[in-house]
Amino acid sequence: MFFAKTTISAALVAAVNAHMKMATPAPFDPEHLNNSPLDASGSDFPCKFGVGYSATGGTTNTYELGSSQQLSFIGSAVHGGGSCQVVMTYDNPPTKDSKWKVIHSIEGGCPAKGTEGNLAENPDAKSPFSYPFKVPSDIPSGKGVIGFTWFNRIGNREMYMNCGPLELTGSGGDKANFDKLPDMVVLNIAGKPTTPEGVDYKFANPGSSVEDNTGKYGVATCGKDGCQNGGTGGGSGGSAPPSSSAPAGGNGGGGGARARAAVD
Ligand SMILES: [Cu+2]
Repeated sequence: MFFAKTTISAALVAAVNAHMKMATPAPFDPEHLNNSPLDASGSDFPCKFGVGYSATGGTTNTYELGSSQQLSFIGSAVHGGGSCQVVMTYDNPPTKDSKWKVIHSIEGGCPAKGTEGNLAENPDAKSPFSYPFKVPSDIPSGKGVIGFTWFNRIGNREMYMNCGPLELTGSGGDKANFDKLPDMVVLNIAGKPTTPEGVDYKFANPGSSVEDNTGKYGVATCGKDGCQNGGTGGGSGGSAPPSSSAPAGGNGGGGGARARAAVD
């Protein structure tokens, strides 16, 4: 069974230099934003901040509370899709300790729908897929940072996160409504549980704004003790690999390192 999984990876994860990065919302310092995932160690969490990249530059995303916006991407290595979240914090710049909340979850089909592996390699390509999301109407206005996260379905177990400057305008709501939003999910880095390959990740608490594209590949969920395949979906043929659950009670922290060398 492990053999089958490896075969899928080798066949579908050929493109290595055209990972996806956020086009809209506009990221910080786009000239210096590279397209790689977060470092498995967690050293550049959040937002890939670190040497040569920080919460500076870029076009401020000025969004009216309650408005509709689009999450879109540049790149072609969509890794068979996966699951994404649109997240925000009122901290600018954010730190490792910032409170990030989820304003929209996309379960499966992000950043590409109906794509088994990668698109034709082109790191500068505008992705044909985009994802509408709504800015909550009942949270405070003001400055902050918006970002997207992505747990890819195929390939190395990774977490992607890009961020950009945010200003929310309009009649502000209550901070308590922000606090009630789900916490941003962090997996695949810094000793967190490792998502199984080949299935779509289902968020334990996606919030009230969800695009659910799961069903074709089966799903996995993660808790404090690791990740497990399971739930609805699957059944559409040979796409979904067998279970690659983390050992009970463990978080498979070494798993990310195992795969990293090959693609990144
Ligand atoms: Cu990639």
